[in-house]
Formats: sequence, C-alpha cells, structure tokens
Amino acid sequence: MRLVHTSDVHLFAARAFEDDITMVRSLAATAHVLGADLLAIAGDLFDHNRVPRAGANKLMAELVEPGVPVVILPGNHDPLTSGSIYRHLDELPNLFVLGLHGTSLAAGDRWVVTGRAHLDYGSFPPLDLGDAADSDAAGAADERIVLAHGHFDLRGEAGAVHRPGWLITPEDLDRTAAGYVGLGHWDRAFEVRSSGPPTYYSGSPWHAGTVNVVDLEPRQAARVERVALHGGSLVR
Ligand SMILES: [Mn+2]
Repeated sequence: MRLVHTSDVHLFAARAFEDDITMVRSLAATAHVLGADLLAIAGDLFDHNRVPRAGANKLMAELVEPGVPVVILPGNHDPLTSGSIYRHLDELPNLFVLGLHGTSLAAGDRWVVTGRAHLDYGSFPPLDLGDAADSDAAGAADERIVLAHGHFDLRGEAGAVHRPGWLITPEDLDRTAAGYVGLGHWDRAFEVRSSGPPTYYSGSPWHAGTVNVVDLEPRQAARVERVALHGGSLVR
C-alpha cells in the first residue's frame, strides 16, 4: 500500500487563488504519478473555515481529479464546527473527511486510515482515538494508518503549566499500534521516530516542497521517503 502524506496546505491564506489551484493540482498530480493508493492530508488543508464555497469546491474537484482517493483530517485551523467549510462542500466520491463521513476509511481488510478530527478550537489529545481505535475495520486491517494534527512533545513540555495545545507524547504514539503515524501542524518536515510506530510530520508543501511517500507491507516496517512535488517548486 502506498500512501502520500501532506498537511498544512492552508488554502485561502494570503496567497492568490491561482497559487492555491497550482498547489492543489501539484499535490493531486504527485499522488497520481507516484501510484498512490491514498492521499492523506493531516490537518489545516484550509487556513480557516470562512472560505468561499465555490472556490473551495473548485479546489476539492482539482484534488480528486486524477482519481486517487483523498482523506482529510480537519485541523485546528479548519475544525469540524457546525459552520465548517467541510459541511458545505459538494459530495465527491473520492473525498473522505474524517469525523464527517466516518471515524475511519478502509479498503477491505488491506488498510485502514483513522484519526480524530478537530471539532472546535479547543485543545484535546489528538491521539486519544476513542471509538475510532476500537472499530472493527481498524482491528482487522493489515495496515493501519493513523493521522493526527498537533504538537509533538519534543522537549518534554507535557508537565509544564503553559504547555502547547494539542500535545502528542511518545506514550500516545506507543498506544496507536499503527504501521505509520502521519502528523500535521508543523510547517517543516520532521522525522519524529522511524519505528514503534514510524511517525513523521510531512511539513507544509509550501515550505517543504515535498510530500512523504510511505510504502506499507504486511509485517514489514514502513518505508518513508520525502519526494519533491510534481510540476516544479512552489516553495516560497
Ligand atoms: Mn495546525
């Protein structure tokens, strides 16, 4: 199973709409050219929820156009509030929003991807998966992918009074029993750890210029590689 993992695209930030179109086309083409089974976006696809509906639908149509299924985890910038943009998008057959369309997306018993959507602007433990972790699909799949949008506790801040929101600890990672944990929230690509389970930030494609390409096979460690975006550099 081949996964392409990105995050923090922040569509409708201060860029021209044409730049957002170019980026979305590039991400879709990258996943397609690499033969991905799934394109996963680990939060903050949109910079905020007050985005124009027509423009957002145009971008989503571009994202699914090559035919690679897309799974989106709502992040802290685009949480699944009652007024969330995700509740106002056209239904597209290859677009799956975690928390809106279900707690996980599975391809038979081959693979399953799950993750806890941000539902509002408050903090919570992103890897406290609750029902998603217990679902039958999650238990049966050969390859289990977990997405989370939050801040990895790199410096041991979990016990601090003023600690970062949406904190992810090594203990949280240990509990996921995943073949790969795809993180979002940081703009830079970063290897949190390569095993137990392999956990990576993809970084924002605007900053990193890359996506994470993850190859998963039963009973083998995930192979993770950073690959440059298709169609030239959009890094700025
Ligand atoms: Mn974020």
